[in-house]
Amino acid sequence: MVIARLWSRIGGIAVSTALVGAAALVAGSGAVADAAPATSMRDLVPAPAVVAPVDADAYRITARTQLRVQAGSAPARDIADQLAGTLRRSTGYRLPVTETASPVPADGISLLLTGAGPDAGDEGYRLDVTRGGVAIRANGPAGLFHGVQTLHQLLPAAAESASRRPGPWAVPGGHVLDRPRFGYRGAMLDVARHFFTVAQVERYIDEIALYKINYLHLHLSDDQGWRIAIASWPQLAEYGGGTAVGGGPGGFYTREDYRRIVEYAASRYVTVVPEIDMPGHTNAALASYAELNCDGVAPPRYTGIDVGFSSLCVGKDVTYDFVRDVVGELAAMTPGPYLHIGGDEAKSTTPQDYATFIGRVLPIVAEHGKTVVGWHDVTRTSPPTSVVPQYWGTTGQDADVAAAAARGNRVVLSPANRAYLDQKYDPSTPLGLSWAGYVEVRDAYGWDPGSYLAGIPASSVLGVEAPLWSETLTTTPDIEYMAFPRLPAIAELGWSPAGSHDWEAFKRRLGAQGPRWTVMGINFYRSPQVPWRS
Ligand code: NGO
Repeated sequence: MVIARLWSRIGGIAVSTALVGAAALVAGSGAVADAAPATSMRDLVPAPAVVAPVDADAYRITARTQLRVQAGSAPARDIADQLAGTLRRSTGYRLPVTETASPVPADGISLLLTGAGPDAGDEGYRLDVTRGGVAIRANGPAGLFHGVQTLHQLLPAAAESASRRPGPWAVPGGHVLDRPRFGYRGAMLDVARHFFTVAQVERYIDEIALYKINYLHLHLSDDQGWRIAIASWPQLAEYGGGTAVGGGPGGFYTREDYRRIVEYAASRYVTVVPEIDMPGHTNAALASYAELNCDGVAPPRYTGIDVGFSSLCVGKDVTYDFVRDVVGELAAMTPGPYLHIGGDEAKSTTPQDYATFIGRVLPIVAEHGKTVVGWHDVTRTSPPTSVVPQYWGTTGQDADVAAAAARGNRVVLSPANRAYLDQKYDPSTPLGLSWAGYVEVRDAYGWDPGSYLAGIPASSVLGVEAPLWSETLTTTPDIEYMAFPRLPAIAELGWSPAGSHDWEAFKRRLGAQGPRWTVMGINFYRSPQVPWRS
C-alpha cells in the first residue's frame, strides 16, 4: 500500500500492479537482509523519476554471483563487461557474464532488453532489487547503461576501488523506474585555452557518464589554440595548435585521437558535439593562414585571456572555402547529429558582417547533414528553426532567444551564473574566473530549466549544458575540482522530474556521493553547503 501510494505520488508513471504487488509482498514478509546496505535508494543523483525502496530487502553480491545479459545484444554485453570489470577489481570475485534469452531474471545481476515498458522511453530503465538479485530492464542499450550507473551508486563506495576490498557488497532493495526529463544533458570541455590529452578527456567522459550526461561538447578552437587536425588546412593544428594560455606547448588531436574520443564516448552513451568557434575567437586560425585576414597579414599567436579581438574576414571568398573544408572534415569525423559553430562575442565583426557570415555558414553545415548549435548570439540573425541556440547569459531574459523559441527553435540552457563550471565557488577558490559571479553548489542547483528563461516554456528547452572553460585550468585535478560537485547538480536538473527539485533533499543526496569520489580519486570541492558523508 505504502509503495503503491509512493509510486503514484512521485511518479505519475503507470506501474504494473504486478510489480507493486510483488514489492508490497516482500516488504510485508519481514525479510531481513544478510548485511544492511551502506547505501540507500533515497540517495541517488540524479533523483530517479520514481523510487520505491524496500528497506527490508537487499541483494548481496557474493563469489557465486553471475551477470546475465540479453542474448544476442553486443551493446548489452559491453555494458555488462564494463560493470563486471569494475566489480571484479574491487570484490575479487569472478563474476562471469553469461547470455540469457529468458525474459524472467534469474538470480544474480540481469541486464535485459525486455519488459521495461513504454514509460522507460529510449533512455530510461527499470531496476528491481530483491533478495534474489538485481534486474535492470530497458528498451535500448542507453537505458541499460543508465540503469547500471544507478546500480553503481547503490553499491558501497568501495566497489569503485581499483584494488581488492573486503566487502560486504550489499545492494539496497526496492524499485526504480526512471527516464530523463530532457533529451540533451551536456558537459562542455574547453580544450582550446589549455589542451587536454585523449586520456584526460576519457577520464572526464567516465565522470560525466556517472551522472547520466549524454553529450560532450568539445570547444576545439579559440584564439589561443586550434586543437583538431584538418588535412586540407594542416597549419591550423600544426602551428595554430602549438600554444595555449600562458604560452605552454598546446597540442592537438589527430584524426585518430578524435576517433578514439568519439568511440570512447559512444561506449559510455555520450555523443560528441564538436565546436569550431567562428567568426570571432579565431586568432589561432588567423595566425596559421595569412589569407584568412582581411589585410593578408597573419597576427602572432595569442596566449592571453582577452576575448573579442579576432574575426575571420567576412568579405573574402577564401573564408568560406576554409569553413567548407573544416566543417566538411569535422562532420565526416563526427557521427553525432550536432556541430557547434560558436558565434559568441564577435566584437570585432560588424553586426551586418556577422549576419552575412552566419547566413553563409548555416547552409554549409546543413549540406554536411548536421544540426547547428551556436552560442545564443546567433539568435541576433533570426536563424532557421533547425538551429539550436545555447543560452549563456546571466539575466534570464533575452528577447532574441525568446523570439527564436516562439518561432520554433529549441534551446540549450547554460546560464553562466548557474551552469558555468569555470566560475569560482567563492572568493577563496584558487581556480576559475568570476565575471558571472560566484557559483556555489546551491546556485548551480537553484533554477528550473523549464521556467528559467523568460518566454521560453519547457517545451522549447532541448536541455541543459555545463560548460567548463579552461583559461585557468591545466590538470585533471583542476577539471575535477571545478566540475565536482556542480556538474552533478546540472545533471540532475537535466534528468530529474521538476517535482523532485528540492535543495534540502539534493544536498543530502549529493553528500552521499563524496565517499565514491574519494575512492575514485576525484578531486572535489568540499562545499560547506553540503553535508558530506565520510
Ligand atoms: C564566455 C566566453 C568564453 C570564455 C568564458 C569564460 C562564452 C560563450 N564566451 O562564454 O570565451 O572562456 O565566458 O567564462
